[in-house]
Amino acid sequence: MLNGTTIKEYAYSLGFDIARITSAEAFPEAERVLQERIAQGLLDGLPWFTAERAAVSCHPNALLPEARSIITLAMFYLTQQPDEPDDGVPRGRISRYAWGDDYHEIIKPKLQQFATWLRDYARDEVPEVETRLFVDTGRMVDRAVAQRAGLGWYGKNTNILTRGWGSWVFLAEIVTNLPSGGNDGSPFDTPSKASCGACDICLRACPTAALPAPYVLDNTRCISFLTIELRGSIPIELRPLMGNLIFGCDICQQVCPVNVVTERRLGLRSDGKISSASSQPIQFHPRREFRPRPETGSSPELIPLLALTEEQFRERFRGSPIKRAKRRGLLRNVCVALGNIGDPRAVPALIGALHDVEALVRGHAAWALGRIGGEEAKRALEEALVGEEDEEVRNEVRCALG
Ligand code: B12
Ligand code: SF4
Ligand code: SF4
Repeated sequence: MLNGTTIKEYAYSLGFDIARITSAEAFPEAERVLQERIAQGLLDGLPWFTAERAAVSCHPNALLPEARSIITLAMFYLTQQPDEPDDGVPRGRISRYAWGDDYHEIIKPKLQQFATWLRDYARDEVPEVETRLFVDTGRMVDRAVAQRAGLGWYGKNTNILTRGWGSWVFLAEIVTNLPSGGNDGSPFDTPSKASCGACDICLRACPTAALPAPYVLDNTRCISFLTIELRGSIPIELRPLMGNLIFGCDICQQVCPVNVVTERRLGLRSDGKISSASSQPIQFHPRREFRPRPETGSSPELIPLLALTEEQFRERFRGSPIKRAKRRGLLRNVCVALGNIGDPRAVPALIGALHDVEALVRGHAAWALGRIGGEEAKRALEEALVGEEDEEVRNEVRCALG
């Protein structure tokens, strides 16, 4: 049995904020829930989220045949939100995890370094140390592992809540053949007893009713899915509910009392001001990597984004999670946000977007012009109908004119 404390100390030295260790046994309850959600269509829209994949992801031995333990890790990404400039121009909102650098690119090298260290550390006990590394994209149920290891507990919004950082953490794991245990003496760490109790604030706060019941998320209605993962058109009935969110959504986390208390304790508040709570905030050093990038920040101006070329998009979002939406996805989201804000100053830029190379952008620009209304928008829509050949866009234009 290797010393869990030493392994955790190494995790902290690498910059992880929470480390726990659990066994590599299967996750039968998670598997049951995943299969049920897939069958109910609640994960529709994610073509890779298949029943087969769910089965594998709940069996660490299917990922590493000799697996004996899982080191589960969390890294917080809380930073101070910059004050929004008081210039009155239409702005979008980006979810907190995407303000800074792409966490996959930050965490993956640390996991690799961890694996190298483990091989060296355990050489005498296990000559052939094997590891599989996971952060988000891998076939591993990140949250189920974190829950069993007591790294945190499930919130009703389905996010893992932690002591110290609320749900503002990224999760990662190392599946290994090491027989490593929890703290000295105990075989493995145990689940937390914390729970949401009677609270249901997040369920009521979700603007699209994507949380139909506690611990149940309907992917097809979640703004995070609609703005990041969805490749096609955003369902027309959901667009007005998306406000100015252009990449991800934090609403069910922002309203969570566990997060509110966390931010107060750290001297942060969701509006970016230092808390005036009577208790003295503790010393808090946000990670540089997750601070808002100067070129985009947390609430970028929307109109200039519509003018981005493919090349400018790639340049501006290199190393940022936002690149995942691709130019066409981001501009689609910008159109929806501008339509919801309803500021007529966006009309010329949206008319420009009516002639974008991407049909997806043209269609959503039409929707936005229809929402803003006015003579100029109407004329541009009528003109667009003459030259437009894409049937889906033509429908959007007709709808907007109607
Ligand atoms: C697919 C996916 C999405 C999808 C679907 C999200 C979802 N809730 O399923 C979409 C695109 C919508 C999404 C959005 C977001 N995601 Co995401 N996503 C994933 C991914 C790849 C798989 C998640 C999954 O398996 N979903 C399937 C469902 C069924 O699983 P589940 O909700 O965990 O199911 C459990 C609970 O329901 C629970 N449960 C069920 N019934 C009951 C009853 C009781 C009483 C209890 C206690 C528990 C319980 O048990 C189930 C099985 O373990 C993971 C990474 C990974 N590889 O795991 C990241 C991950 C979950 N995402 C993450 C993040 C940060 C986000 C966003 C915050 C991003 C953003 N700001 O927009 C949002 C949050 C939305 C939300 N409210 O969950 C983090 C979450 C970190 C955390 N603290 O929990 C993860 C872990 C990535 C990472 N490695 O850091 N995501
Ligand atoms: S991320 Fe937003 S849309 Fe998704 S469940 Fe939470 S509040 Fe609802
Ligand atoms: S808002 Fe309430 S119910 Fe939702 S996750 Fe937080 S504590 Fe749980």
